[in-house]
Amino acid sequence: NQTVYLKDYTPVPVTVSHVALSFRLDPQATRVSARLTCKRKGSGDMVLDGEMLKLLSIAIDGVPLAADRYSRTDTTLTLYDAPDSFVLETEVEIAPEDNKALSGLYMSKGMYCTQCEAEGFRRITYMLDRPDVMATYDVEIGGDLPVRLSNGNETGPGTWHDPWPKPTYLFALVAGDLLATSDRFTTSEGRDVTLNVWVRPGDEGLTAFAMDSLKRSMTWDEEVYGRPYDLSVFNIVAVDDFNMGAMENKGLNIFNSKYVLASPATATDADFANIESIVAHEYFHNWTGNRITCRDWFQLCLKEGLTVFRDQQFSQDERGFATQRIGDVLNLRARQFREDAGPLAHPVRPESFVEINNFYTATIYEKGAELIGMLRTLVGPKGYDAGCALYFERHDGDAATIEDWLACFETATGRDLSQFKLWYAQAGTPRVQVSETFKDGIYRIDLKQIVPDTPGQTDKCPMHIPLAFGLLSQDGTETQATQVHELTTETGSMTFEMSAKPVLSILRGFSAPVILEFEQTESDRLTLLAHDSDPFNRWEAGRVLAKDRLMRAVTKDAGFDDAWLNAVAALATDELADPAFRALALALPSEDDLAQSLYGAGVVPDPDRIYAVRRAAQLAIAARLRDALPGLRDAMATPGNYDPKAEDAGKRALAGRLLGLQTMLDGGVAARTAYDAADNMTDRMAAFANLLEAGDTTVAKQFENDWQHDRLVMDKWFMAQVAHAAPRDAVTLADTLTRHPDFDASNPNRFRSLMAGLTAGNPAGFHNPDGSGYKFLADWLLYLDKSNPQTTARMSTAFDGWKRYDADRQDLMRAQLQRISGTEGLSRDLSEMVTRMLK
Ligand code: DPP
Ligand code: ZN
Repeated sequence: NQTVYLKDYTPVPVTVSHVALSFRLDPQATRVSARLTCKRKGSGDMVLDGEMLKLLSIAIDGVPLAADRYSRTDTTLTLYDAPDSFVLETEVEIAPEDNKALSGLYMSKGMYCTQCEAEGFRRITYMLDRPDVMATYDVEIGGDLPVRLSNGNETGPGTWHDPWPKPTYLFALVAGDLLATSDRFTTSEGRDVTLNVWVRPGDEGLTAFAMDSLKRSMTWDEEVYGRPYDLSVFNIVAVDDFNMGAMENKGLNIFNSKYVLASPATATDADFANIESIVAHEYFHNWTGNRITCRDWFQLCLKEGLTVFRDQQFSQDERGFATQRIGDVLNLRARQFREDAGPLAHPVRPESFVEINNFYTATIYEKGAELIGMLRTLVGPKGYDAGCALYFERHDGDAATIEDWLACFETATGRDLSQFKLWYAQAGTPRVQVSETFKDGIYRIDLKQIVPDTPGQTDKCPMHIPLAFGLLSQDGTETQATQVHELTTETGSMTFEMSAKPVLSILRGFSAPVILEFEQTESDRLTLLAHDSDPFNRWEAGRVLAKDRLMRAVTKDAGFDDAWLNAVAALATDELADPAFRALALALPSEDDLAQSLYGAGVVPDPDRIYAVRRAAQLAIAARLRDALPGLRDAMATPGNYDPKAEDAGKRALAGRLLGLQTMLDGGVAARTAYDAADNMTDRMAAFANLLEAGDTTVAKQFENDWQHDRLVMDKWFMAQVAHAAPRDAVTLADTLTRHPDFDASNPNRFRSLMAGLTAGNPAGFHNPDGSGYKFLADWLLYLDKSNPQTTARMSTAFDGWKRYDADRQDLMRAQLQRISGTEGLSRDLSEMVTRMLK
């Protein structure tokens, strides 16, 4: 297992400018003929990638190649003395039906489909399988399957031409018995585009929301980034067996069906929001990823961080800034901060990897997006637009680097971004310590940044941190609107002449991905919670208050005070506040968040105690609101037909939280009524979860009988049961469910639902002190690694927090990691992950 280094990047000596592919599809013996138009650019042999290919013939310029002109290994084909320009023809045979890794050409429920990012194309034919080789494509798909799709424009039945040069990872092919929902879109340039969402027969009623999301994304990218679409057709295909969320193949996006198919009866509000943002994300890649791609995989954040930032902007515009931003930060903290604090921490632009598939991480995606947001804050909205415009103009058609990207902003705005660039190189979440004094009419803020050590990185340089802040008077009036202080040195300070000590609202909008350490007074926090004009910080103040309570309850057995309970109750009942915001404010920090914070504060987290304290806090809030709960929940009713719009989703979210509180008090009576009355999946899942929490023994069977026929709904069934089981029962239940006839580990959605239901959904269950959760997960990782290394390696990250826990649990987890690492024949993916986690 070789390590690849960024510093070793070298361009290819011979490149490919056009690829002509011809497929004769067969489950066991697909024939792929390739004609590569090649041109020499430097000296050296041409080394093509190829894996699990049976080579049937090879020729240059029509002449079969003599055996001494090339050689092969398991993963390469080397051409000796290739001429200056030539056409390489190969024919290979592959077996899509046997491809259970779901990388390359494979089959899902009788349909042929592909996944080539990052390095799947080499399982289809011999080629330079790297992103800096960009070629135009002609594809011919033979046979009589009714639908045969590839990239670009269709030139005849099953024949496709893609005029836009693209790297191999954006190649796609789909063939099978599929139905389309179709629509049209006219671009700002007057191009008439056919839009299709392709699904298996039976699912055609579930595509409307994805199609609507696509049209809104196309309009938004024209209006906000000036980016029109560039082909006459845009195809989306829903596939049941898919390792990732979705894939931005040029003109032929392939989606995990979970992120396409939706109806009010089967999808929750969260599902609708995910569909909207993922459809947008993949569509936005057409410019940030496809027209301008990455020079090498170390630059992955160039397309992913930027495209996540763009889809977050889109969702803010579609659904409201505050709730979207709070949700994105919650997700960043839950996944990326955790990653950054453990053995898997890596820079947004890594410097080495063994298996690139292991780097499709929260750091590259979500922290990568925060970097774009900080850049926008530093250069301002106008500077950001100018930098982006220059990037599209200068690099269209290029395989670019982070340096190329930043240079556009330096040129467009005149700013020096050399220190900012450290964000791409230094891993770990910086901590920013804040202290304040007020004396003799001078208010002073002192700042100190600490960039922690991470694996392979110590003694880091200070970062360029934009801190957005504002000041309020003690009565909550804003006395200074938001400004940005740029902290560029280890310590910094600000002073203000004032007649009274103000209330500081710092890190507004979460202007940098840092951990704030600020012993702000209780009364200042309550002022922010009640009055801050920055909705993010208003929410954050409530969250800090809650976290303090929960941490003190864990460490000092402290009870929950009236001041806090009254503040929470006031927010819950504040009819002037947005229901979505109230729902977010009522949500307590998660068990994992508390474990991470306790660990950060030098306390060994006890998962059982955290679980118990969180429940006690919920009970205390419920008791405080007891009489108000039924009325509050009634007020959140959304009469009429279900509408996934943000306003209604916010009401349902609050109603769901309130039902959770009611269940703490009534043992499931209200939840049972809600379950029976539910006319949409959001309300149904909220009621289902609460009934499971309350120990209801009949609802799981009832749900199963009602939804057995629907695989996406059944994923929820598997997950919810494990997530909401009593911690001591969770592993046993998960194990029992793996023997359910509908449990199929080869389907990544089903596997993840059950496993993550335990590891993420039920931390106290996963961390059962007898170690059964660890053994259960390790057994399944070893099982699935044989067929699907990518999904296995992803799931193995559940172990990445192992060093937080007590000695006994650490021993138990280390033993499982060592058992995995000592197993023969491990995939490169899983082996890299366990090696990093054990280090
Ligand atoms: N490039 C994909 C995406 O993030 C992941 N395979 O959209
Ligand atoms: Zn992406």
